[in-house]
Amino acid sequence: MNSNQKLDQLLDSENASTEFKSIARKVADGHRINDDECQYLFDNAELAELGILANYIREKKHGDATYFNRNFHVEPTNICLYTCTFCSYSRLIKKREEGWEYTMDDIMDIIKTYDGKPVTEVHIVGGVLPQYDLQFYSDLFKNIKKHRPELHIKALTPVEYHYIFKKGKVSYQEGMELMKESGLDSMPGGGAEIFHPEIRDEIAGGKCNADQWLDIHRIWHKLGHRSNATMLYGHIENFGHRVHPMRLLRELQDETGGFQTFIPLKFRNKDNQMSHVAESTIVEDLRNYAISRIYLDNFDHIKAYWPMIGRDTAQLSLSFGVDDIDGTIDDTTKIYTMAGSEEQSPALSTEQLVTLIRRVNRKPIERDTLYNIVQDYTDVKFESENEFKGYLQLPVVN
Ligand code: V47
Ligand code: SF4
Repeated sequence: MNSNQKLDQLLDSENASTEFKSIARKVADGHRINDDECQYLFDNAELAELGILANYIREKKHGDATYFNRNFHVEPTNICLYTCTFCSYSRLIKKREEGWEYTMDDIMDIIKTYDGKPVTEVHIVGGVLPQYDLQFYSDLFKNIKKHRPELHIKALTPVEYHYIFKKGKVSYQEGMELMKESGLDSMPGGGAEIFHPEIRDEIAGGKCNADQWLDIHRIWHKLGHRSNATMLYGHIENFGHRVHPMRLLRELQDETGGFQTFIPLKFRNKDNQMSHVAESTIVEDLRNYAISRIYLDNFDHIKAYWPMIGRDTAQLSLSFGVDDIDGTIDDTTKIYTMAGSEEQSPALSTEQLVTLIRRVNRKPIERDTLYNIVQDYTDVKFESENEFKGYLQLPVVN
């Protein structure tokens, strides 16, 4: 049975609630759901129903295509002026000796270790410190472009930009123009956390607020460029606090069309100030992906960031609205390993990523950061494929 037939069956079913069926009917008719309906889904909808609806949208937009890219991360420092309570990664300035602070040369040495490797993107993000200022990042982007012009620079979030622009006494507009001239290609989705001040002030007090985060993305989009958006969920927020940022993101996307992908980030509780807060269950993670897919009708892509969620859940998420599982990360990100993610050494080769996508009956497609197709792996077979153990293997059902 295909995804249309499954949705038709659900719409005819006596078991689904009237409210759910009316939401599903709206989606089937190509209409967007409103905030109350989104809240209803969070409060009441069952995983299986959400899966059918989200998968219908996913397959309508992308069929079986599942995207990944070849990238690596550079984290200039893990020392930070801010003290977000969910952050396992940052070391306060007081504990500077426990952290790292890379110089320009250190960072360029890391970049050069990827010379000759077929990566298309470097993702740069880290703590906020005074020496990493406007001049530093402008020089860094220029140096990277001088060394490897075709490498896409996806770097920094409004948390860093707000700080360095204020310190450098430039407006957001001037700052983002300068970043572009220096070589910035796109912005990752971090720093969004939860926008509502009831939660944001509690977990991420002091750093840029929701309006500032959205303004910086708006300006970047209006300059003609793309970015991503994240939401850190599964801690002290309630479902209403999840609907709220998704509404603001959907509105900004209506205005600019500049977002490429939405990335729900599951809160991980190891070694941070919120270690007492239990983590969300896998069922809740899958519900959250599905509801994001259903609500954010104007976002092309929903991404499961596998180093954080784990390979199995990333595979499962492909049936719950997700069409992208990020990249081949060569043990270069510490944000999640330090927070207790499934993946203690997050590296997957292209062969491994292709295999785990194929084993849940989807089509692996390597993309660049802007979703141009680099290679369709549908018919590419690797000799090593049978050696990969421990991934989910779904039966092929017609
Ligand atoms: O903003 C920090 C999150 C984000 C924890 O745009 C945590 O392609 C869970 O934004 N538990 C940074 N989450 C990572 C990020 C990202 C990742 C992958 C792809 C893209 C993209 C963006 O990580 C932070 C914060 O929300 N984070 N600590 C934690 N304990
Ligand atoms: Fe600093 Fe980012 Fe960690 Fe907050 S989440 S403490 S801004 S590194």
